[in-house]
Formats: sequence, C-alpha cells, structure tokens
Amino acid sequence: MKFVEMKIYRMKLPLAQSFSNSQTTLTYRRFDLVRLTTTTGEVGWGETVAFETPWYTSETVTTCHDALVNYIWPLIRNKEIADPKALNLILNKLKGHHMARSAVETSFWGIYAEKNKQPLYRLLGSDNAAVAVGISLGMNNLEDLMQEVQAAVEKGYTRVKIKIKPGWDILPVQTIRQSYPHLKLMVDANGAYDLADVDVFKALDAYDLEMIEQPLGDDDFINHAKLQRIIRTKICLDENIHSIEDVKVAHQLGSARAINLKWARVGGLFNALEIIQYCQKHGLLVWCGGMFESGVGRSYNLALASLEGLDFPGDISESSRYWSEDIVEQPQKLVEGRLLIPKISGAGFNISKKRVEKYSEKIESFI
Ligand code: OSB
Ligand code: MG
Repeated sequence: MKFVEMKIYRMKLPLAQSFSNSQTTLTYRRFDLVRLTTTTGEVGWGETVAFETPWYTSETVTTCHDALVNYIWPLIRNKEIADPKALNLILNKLKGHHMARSAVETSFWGIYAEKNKQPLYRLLGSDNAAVAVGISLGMNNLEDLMQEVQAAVEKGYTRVKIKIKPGWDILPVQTIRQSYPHLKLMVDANGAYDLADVDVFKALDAYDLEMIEQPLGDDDFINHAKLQRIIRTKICLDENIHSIEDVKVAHQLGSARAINLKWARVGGLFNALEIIQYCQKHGLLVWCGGMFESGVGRSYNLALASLEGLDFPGDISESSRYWSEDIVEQPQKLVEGRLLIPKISGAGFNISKKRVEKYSEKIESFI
C-alpha cells in the first residue's frame, strides 16, 4: 500500500483527575493524533505519546511533530510498503524518534489488519479477547491513596502500582500491605533514587512486591545490576529500555528481571514483538505499560497485552480513569477486572470525529 496523506491533529484532552509521579504532575494530555490515508482510501490512526517536556524521555510533543513532518513523512510518502516489516526497514533509517515513528507504525498495523480482514490482536498472534489489567496510582496523601486503592480493588483491578519518590515510599507501601496482604502490589520510582538509597530498597524488600520499577537513573544499567544483586524483589526497567539491544544489556548485566514494554518507547509493535520473544526465551517477565494514551493508543496496548506470555496485568486502565470524554466511539470499560477487545477487523476502535474536532487545537495536512 501507499500513503497519500498524513493529517496531524494537535490534541489537548483534559484528564479526569490529575496524576503526579516523582518527576511531574499531569492535568491534561497534549499529543498529536496522526491519520494516514492510502491511495485506495484506507485510513489508519495513531498517536504520539511523548509529553510536553522531556521528563520521561528526550522526545516531546514538538520533537515528535518535527520528526513526523520533516523526516518520517518524506520517507514513507507515496512509497509502496508491503507489510509492517517493510515499514520497519524504512523507519530504521531514522535514528531515535521512537515515539514519532511508532505513531505511524501503529496506524499502519491498523490498516494492515483491516486489509487482512482480521482484528489486530489476532493478526499479532493472540486468541485472547479479554485482558486482565492493573492500575497505576499517582502520588497522593495516605488517606486519598488508600481510598483509591480500595476503589481499584473493588472495581476488579488485579494489580496495583503506586508511584514513589524519596520521602514517599515505605510508608504508603506498608500501609497498603496492612489492609491488602495478598494484593499484587508494585512501585514505580521513575528514576528518582540512586544507589546511596539502598536502605529504602532493602526495606521495601520485606513487603512482597511484584517488582520495583525504574528505581534508578534512566540510562544506568550498572547500578541497577548492583541493586538487583542486593534485593530479592524483581527490578523492572522502563525508561532504560528503548530497543531490544537495551533488553539484552539489562539481561546480560542482570540489571532487571522484568521489562515494562511500551510499543512507543521501542519504536513500534514490530520491535515490541521481537522484545517479547527475547524476554520469553530468556526468562524475563515482560508486561504492557501505559502512557496515558487516548483510546487510540490504548487499543494498541490492549492488542499487545493480549498476547500469550504477557499475562501480568499491565498499566491499561479503563477509559474513564483517564478521560471524561475519550476520542473513540466505544471507550474501554472494565468487566470483572478485564478489558474486552472488540472482535472487529482492524485496530479495534472507531474514532469519534465529533470529539476529535472538539479537542483539537490545530489540524494540518501533508500530501
Ligand atoms: O512510568 O509507567 C510509567 C504514565 C506516564 C508516563 C510514565 C508512566 C506512566 C504510568 C501510568 O505509570 C500508565 C497508564 O496508566 O497509562
Ligand atoms: Mg514506569
């Protein structure tokens, strides 16, 4: 197939509730929604998941836009592209810009699934249309946090992750554990600590956590390996992992025993599938993370999370946890702790044109 048009909608979606972690506080989500059209009229949708400032990765909303318009569109425009592998080879000409390229890559998968008259999750190799999911809770005072945990458990989320930072770590974990001794519980520091904080991790080791996500710096494999040798709890890497090469380094050095996989951080679903294979072969736990995506991005998360071997409940909560109005027609709802993937061919969602228009700040077209 050949792409004839790329439309970019600059979106600003208000969050239903604000979210804080060790690095930032989010009250809305600004991102680019990408709409690709082929010569034969098929349409695919993707989104760039980078944030406005580089607190999570070096990519931002504006670097994604720049890469899409100036590097990626010229690479793919009017070019015959047979399948996701062929697209990946083209996009590999670009260094970095993983979040920008994966907006295009996921759109392509949606069109490709539609062409093959299959739901995307089936095309990726899954038969599993119901996915058990977890929730990631931001920072809050203890009382509100405990209420959020209770609400999450009552709703049926099968795993809870809380954000931690120095001064907000042992107490919330201890408090949650007292009331929920068997809950699948984990923490995510978004890199807020260094190895000098080892005593915090030794203390956290006593609470039977599923894992500790990204305790140390985002490019630090060596100290994560040192820490993993000291504590029993699995270390999970998030910010460190941009490619399968990073996964190999983490595995060979012993920096992690689990990987938070986000297709956008690794340059798309094609690369994500390779990483899953590697993790399964080498006994690394791999699970699907989230980026506060709209219903568009989270449909791709769900398709990925439905794959065999990704059964650890990921950060894919129901739509209403993020948005009071999502931009897809049938926002995902939790049913007994699981999200159901629509058995329709293509990417698994229908765009709400009305709400895209309502929340878009600017629309551009490239031909
Ligand atoms: O560190 O996993 C993270 C959200 C935005 C950026 C980074 C992270 C997160 C989350 C929440 O933890 C994931 C979600 O619910 O989409
Ligand atoms: Mg994380």
